[in-house]
Amino acid sequence: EDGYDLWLRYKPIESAAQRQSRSFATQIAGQTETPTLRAAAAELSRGLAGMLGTAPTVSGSVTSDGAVLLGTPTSSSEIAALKLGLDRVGDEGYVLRSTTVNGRRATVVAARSDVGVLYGAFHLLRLFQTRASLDNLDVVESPRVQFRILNHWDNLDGTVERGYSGASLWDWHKLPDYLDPRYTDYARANASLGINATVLTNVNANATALTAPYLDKAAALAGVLRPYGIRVFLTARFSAPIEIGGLKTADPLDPAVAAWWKTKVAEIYRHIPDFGGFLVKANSEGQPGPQDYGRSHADGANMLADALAPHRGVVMWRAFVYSHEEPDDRAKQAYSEFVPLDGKFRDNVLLQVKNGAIDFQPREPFHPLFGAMPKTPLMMEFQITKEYLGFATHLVYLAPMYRETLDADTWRKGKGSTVEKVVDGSLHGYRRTGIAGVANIGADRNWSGSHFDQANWYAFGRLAWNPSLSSEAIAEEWTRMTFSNEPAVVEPVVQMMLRSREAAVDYMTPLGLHHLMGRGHHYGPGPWVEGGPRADWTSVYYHRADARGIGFDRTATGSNAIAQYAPEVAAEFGDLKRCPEKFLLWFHHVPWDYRVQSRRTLWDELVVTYTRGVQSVGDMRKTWSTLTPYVDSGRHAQVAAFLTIQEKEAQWWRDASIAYFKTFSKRPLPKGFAEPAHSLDYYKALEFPHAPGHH
Ligand code: BDP
Repeated sequence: EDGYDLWLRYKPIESAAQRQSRSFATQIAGQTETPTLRAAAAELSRGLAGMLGTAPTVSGSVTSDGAVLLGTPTSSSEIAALKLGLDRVGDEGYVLRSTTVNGRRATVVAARSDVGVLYGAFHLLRLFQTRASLDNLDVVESPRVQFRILNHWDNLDGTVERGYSGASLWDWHKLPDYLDPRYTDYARANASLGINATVLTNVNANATALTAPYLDKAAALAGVLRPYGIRVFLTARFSAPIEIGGLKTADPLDPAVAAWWKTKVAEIYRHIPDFGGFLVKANSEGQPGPQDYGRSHADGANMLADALAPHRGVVMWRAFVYSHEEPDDRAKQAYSEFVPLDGKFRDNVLLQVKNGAIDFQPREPFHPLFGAMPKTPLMMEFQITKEYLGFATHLVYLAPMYRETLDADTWRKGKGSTVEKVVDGSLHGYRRTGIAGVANIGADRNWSGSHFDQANWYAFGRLAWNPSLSSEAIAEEWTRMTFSNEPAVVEPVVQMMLRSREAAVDYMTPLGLHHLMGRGHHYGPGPWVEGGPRADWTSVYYHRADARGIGFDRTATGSNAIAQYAPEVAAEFGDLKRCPEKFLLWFHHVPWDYRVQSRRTLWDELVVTYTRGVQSVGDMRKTWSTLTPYVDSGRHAQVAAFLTIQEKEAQWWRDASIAYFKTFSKRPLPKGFAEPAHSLDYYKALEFPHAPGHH
C-alpha cells in the first residue's frame, strides 16, 4: 500500500465478523438521482463491497432485511413517512436510525439535504470500518461550525508555500479540460470529514488567479467538488484592480475601485454560481492592502464584502498582520489593530485568526483576539502543514495542539469562556462561524508527505465538524481506518500519536520558548539567528538569552502583552509563580537558577526536557518496530525510516540548542546528561541543503 487510499481503504472485514456485518448491508435502497445522492450511494457500494466482499444489491425501495435506506424526505417517500424529526439536524446534518421499513429491518441514512445524506453515508461506513456496533443506531449529527475550510497555499506555478507533500494538487496547465481523478478522491476524503469549502490559492496571492482563463479552471474544479458539498473560494490580491484591471489605485474608498471589484465578482459568479468568497491577506509581510491608502482593514474588507453580498459570498479577512515598522512586540500587533475595529465590519465578513499571536509555533498560548471581539465573527486558522514542526518527516499528531487552543479559557464572559465557544459562535452569538486549516495536501502519492500526516488532515476535519471531540477518540478512529483494528496496533499507535506533539515541543522549544528555527526555510534549530532585515524575524529577539537568564518578558515590566488578555488570564500568565510552566519563557525572562516545579534549576530543567524529547522519539521508533507483523511493508518501512530521521534530528535540535544556550548560562549540564556531540560552531555551520515549501 502506498497510502493513496487514506482512511477510505475499505479492506475486507476479518472473516469471523464479516457475516454479522453483511446482515446490516444486504441492499442499498433509495432513489439516488441527484449528483450528491449518487455520490453517497456510490461510496456506500464501494465501501461495503470492499469490506464485505460482495456489493449489496441496489433497489429503489426497501425489499430485504438488512437494507440501508438513504435519502431525504424529497427523494424518498419511505423516509418522509418515517417522521425522523429532521428539522433539528439543519442543512448539513443527518440521522442514522435502525428501524423497520416495509416490514423489513433497515438502517436509515436520512437528512434534509443531499449533502447531509452524503455525510451520513460516510458516518455509517466509519462504523463498519471501526467495527462499531450497528445495532439500534440512533445517531443525530450536525456540524457545530458553518465554514469548515481548507486553505491551500498553492501557487499558480505548481509550487506550494510551506507544503511538504510535493507539488500542488491543482494542475493549472491541464485545467479546465483535463480533470485529474485525484480531484474526485480529494473531494471524497474531505466530504468524509464534513469539510465543506476550500481556498484554492495562496494567501500570498497572485491577481492572475482572478483573470478569465483561471476562472475557467477554477470553475472546472468547482464542478468536481460541488457534488461533495465543497464550495470554492479564492484569495484576492488587494492590488488586483491595478495589476489586472488597469486602474491607477486600489484604494478601497475610490468608487472606481469598488466598481471594478463588483464587476469582477459578478464575473466570478458567472463562472462559479456557488462561489464562496475571498480569503484576504492584506498589509502583512509586504502584501498590499487598504493601509497603503491610509484606510483601515475594515474599509478594505467592507468594500470586498459589498461586492460579494448580492451573491451571498463572504470575506475571510486575516488578522495575521504585521507592519513594516517593527513593533515593540510582534505578538501584540493583531490585537492592537483589530480590537478597535470591532463592530465596524459588514455582516458577511469573518476575521480569520491564527491559534496563537506569533505564527504556528510548536506551542503558543491562545491568541488574545479570541474573546475580545464580540461583535465580529472570529474564525480559527490552524496550520495542518507542519512548517514549524519538522515538515513531513517528523511524526507529530496535531489534534492535541488544536485541542489545547480550543480548550483555553479566555475568561471574557467569566470562567468557561473557552476559545471553542468563541469559534462555534456560542459565546458571543456570532451569526457566522468558521474553522480554517492550512492544508498539507499535495501531489505526493500519499497526499500529505507521510502516512501519519494524513492524521492531521483527518483531525482538522473532524474537529471542524465537532470542536469538542477528544484527540484520543480521533486518533483511534483514524488508526483503525488507516492501519488496523487489531488491539495490538490501535493501542500503541494511539499512544504514540498522543505523546508525539509534546515530544516535538520538548526537543524543539521547551518551556515556552518559540521561533528558534533555521532562517527562511524554518527547518532545524537556529537559536543563534540574528541580524537581517527585521529583528522579529530572528531567534534572539524571541529568546532574549543573556547572562542572567532567558525568555521574553511580556509582563508589565516588559512588552505588557499580557494586558491584551482578560484580567484573570493576565493575572495567571503574568505571575511567575502561577504561569503554566509550558508558557514560562513565553511570558517571562527567568534567571538560570530559578527553581521550577520539579525543584530543578531552569537550566537543568531545559536540559532534562530537551533530552526527554529525544528519548520520546526513540520510544516511538521502538514501538513502531514492534508493529511489523501488522502493517503492510511499504507503509511500515516509510514510517520507520522517517522515525529514524526524526530521532536523529531531535538529537540535533537538543544538542545545538544546549550548545548555544550554554554560552549564556555558563553552567554545567546536570549529572548523567551527555554533552552535545559537537561544538556550537559545527551546528552553526550546518547548512540545510534543500528545504521544500519555501519560495
Ligand atoms: C507564515 C509563513 C509564511 C506565510 C505566512 C502567512 O512562514 O510563508 O505566508 O505565515 O500565514 O507562517 O501568511
